[in-house]
Amino acid sequence: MNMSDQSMASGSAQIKNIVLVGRAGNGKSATGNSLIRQQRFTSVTQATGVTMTCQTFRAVTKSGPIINVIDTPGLFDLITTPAFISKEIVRCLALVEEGLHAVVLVLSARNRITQEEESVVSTLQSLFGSRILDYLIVVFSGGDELEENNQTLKTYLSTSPEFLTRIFTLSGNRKVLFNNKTKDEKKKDKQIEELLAHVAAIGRKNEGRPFTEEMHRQIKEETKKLTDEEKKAEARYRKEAEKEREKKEELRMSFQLKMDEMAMMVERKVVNALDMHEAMMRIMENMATRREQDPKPSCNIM
Ligand SMILES: Nc1nc2c(ncn2[C@@H]2O[C@H](COP(=O)(O)OP(=O)(O)OP(=O)(O)O)[C@@H](O)[C@H]2O)c(=O)[nH]1
Ligand SMILES: [Mg+2]
Repeated sequence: MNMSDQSMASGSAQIKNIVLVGRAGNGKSATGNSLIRQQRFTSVTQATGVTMTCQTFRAVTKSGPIINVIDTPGLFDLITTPAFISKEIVRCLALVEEGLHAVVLVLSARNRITQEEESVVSTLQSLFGSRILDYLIVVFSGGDELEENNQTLKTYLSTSPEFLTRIFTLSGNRKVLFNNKTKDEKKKDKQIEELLAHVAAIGRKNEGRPFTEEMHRQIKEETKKLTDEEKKAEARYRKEAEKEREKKEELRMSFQLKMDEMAMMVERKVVNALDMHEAMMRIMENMATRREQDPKPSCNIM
């Protein structure tokens, strides 16, 4: 093993970027805290979205890899606009250097799975492309409540909606139940290890390549360009402090412009996904009304 191999094995290759996504209030921040074993992400009961900006915390896991957990604002929260969410998504992706090793969709086992969860998945797919499913892990928070009712994830999911079954099939059936309230250290270890085993399986399946797609690549390129240019400007204008400041300001403005353009593109996609979701809900409502008005004739066998 040469030096670079060694540093690959013990260094950056061991950092796993794990992003938490899902509807507001499903327990993303609480799951983030369980993963890093510290109460760093704000997780509370509140009618509207709690997490408003992306946040990231790192932790060393007992089994070895360093996890870089990225918490995001809830999709489809009532008070956030697609424009706001889009800006945050773009900012979030700029935070992760070498791409995502896992995308964790957080659902809550304390509630029923609704149609809205489906639109979260379709929004993710329209934003990042279907390849995101290769990196998806579904976490169900609220394991404690299932335990209280003597239920397991299997019994809870025995009546899961068709779209969820489809997602499980497409994403390699990677799912974990999380009890974010437990004080039992063994339970805490076990759920983290289960999730890390899925992260490792994703790594093997995708030959160690983290998830980056076109938009992500562009954001990374622009961020790198900005840092490189800033460094060059610093060297060039060391003596001319004022010029340096102006140049930096110019660079920042053009970077911001590019990021805004990208946020607008993301916003268009989010709005499209929302429109599609609403249209689907209308069709379903119409079908239900029609069924009520015109029930199927009963079968009379003479
Ligand atoms: N009983 C129980 N409650 C949980 C669990 N996980 C999360 N919660 C509760 O669910 C509520 C919402 O949790 P958050 O972690 O803030 O949810 P979030 O997805 O980050 O919410 P936003 O930031 O608004 O999108 C809080 O009151 C948590 O205490 C769990 O495993 N068991
Ligand atoms: Mg949160």
